[in-house]
Amino acid sequence: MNIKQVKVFVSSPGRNFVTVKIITESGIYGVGDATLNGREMAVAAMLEEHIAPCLIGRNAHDIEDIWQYLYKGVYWRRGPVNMAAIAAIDMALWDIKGKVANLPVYQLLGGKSRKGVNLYAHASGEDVDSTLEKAQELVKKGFKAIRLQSAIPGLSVTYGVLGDKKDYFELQGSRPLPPEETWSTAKYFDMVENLFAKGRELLGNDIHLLHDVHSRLTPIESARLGKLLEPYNLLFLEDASIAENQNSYDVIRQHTTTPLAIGETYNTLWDCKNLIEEQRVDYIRAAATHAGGITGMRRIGDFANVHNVKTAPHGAPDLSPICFAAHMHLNLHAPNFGIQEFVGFDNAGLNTLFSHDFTVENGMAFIPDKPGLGVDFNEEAASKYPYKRSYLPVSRLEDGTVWNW
Ligand code: CS2
Ligand code: MG
Repeated sequence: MNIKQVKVFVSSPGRNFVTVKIITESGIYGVGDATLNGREMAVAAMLEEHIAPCLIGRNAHDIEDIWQYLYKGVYWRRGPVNMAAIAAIDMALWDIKGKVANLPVYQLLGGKSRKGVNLYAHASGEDVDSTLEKAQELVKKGFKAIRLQSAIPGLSVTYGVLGDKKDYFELQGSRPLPPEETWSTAKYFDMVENLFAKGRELLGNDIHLLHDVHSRLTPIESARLGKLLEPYNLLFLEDASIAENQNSYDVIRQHTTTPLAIGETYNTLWDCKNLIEEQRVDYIRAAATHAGGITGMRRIGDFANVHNVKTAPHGAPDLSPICFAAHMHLNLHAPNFGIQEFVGFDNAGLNTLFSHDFTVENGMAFIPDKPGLGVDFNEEAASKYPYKRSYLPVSRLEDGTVWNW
């Protein structure tokens, strides 16, 4: 089962995706997602120039050895570019192993721990009322857990709230340079309590509510927010503060029982080892694409399980259906799976590139029992959507200081 070719694609059906295809001498191939939002070409170069030549002729079955070879063997460990590249290789190799075994990847991990995967959907709006209208529509569709985000009155653009802009590139304007947003903690606090007070009243107690702060608060401000939102019983508060200093989460913990979630930018277990070990968070939100693939996620998930931390993988639109499939297999298996973020795949262009058959019913996702990951990538369709440079926004305080997000 030797590797014959490693192909790398950067395509843009509405937003950029980096996709890897590993082809073996037998003709069996696997696919992986290496998308790193705003830094796509760096990962593509890492794969094409530095990684692909080392893989030709290796046995595709040696997933762990290849992972260690690419992680330990190169001297430069970790880092988002490196780990996204390793992740895509790892996913593609699990896909191949599943196809050879004629089993879905979750079977190779140890089988199912549950019948389906609980999802949380996004309700985002230009104001509190339109956010809550969207939340009610999601409830009608059967979702049991909803993330509420609203634009902040008095601030120009709020990240994650697309408004009337339907396309990611529309939001960025005609100039392919990072858009800029403004942040004010004071204005945010005025909006957020109102959002959850009204949201809980309108949606009742049977719907789980979640919220993403995008790391805009300091630890003590996060502590205040956690306390403020306690009456509304959130499933979790995500990315309340940056945790480069992992001890800083103690400040939040000391003050509030609101459950905390973090991890969508993490690359390895080392980024969250103390957060998990000290039980400073309740959910770890790493993604297969950014944390070393299925192999990397399994390590984080198992370590989290020992410390009563659940998994809640990242599921933003910049993660391709290949990453979502990887999460489905991990989530079906992991004893400590919590919830999966889900924004849907209703972009027609994207669905011509990636064929998948995820189904969603009553707020739960299911996959059919296909060998491997169960997702395919159409090279020809991808060639119709060439790469377009784009950036994530930059956040500034009202006085112009560059801020966290
Ligand atoms: C967000 C993402 O889904 C989330 O929770 O934080 O939209 C995130 O900002 C993007 O994936 C960044 O690439
Ligand atoms: Mg987030």
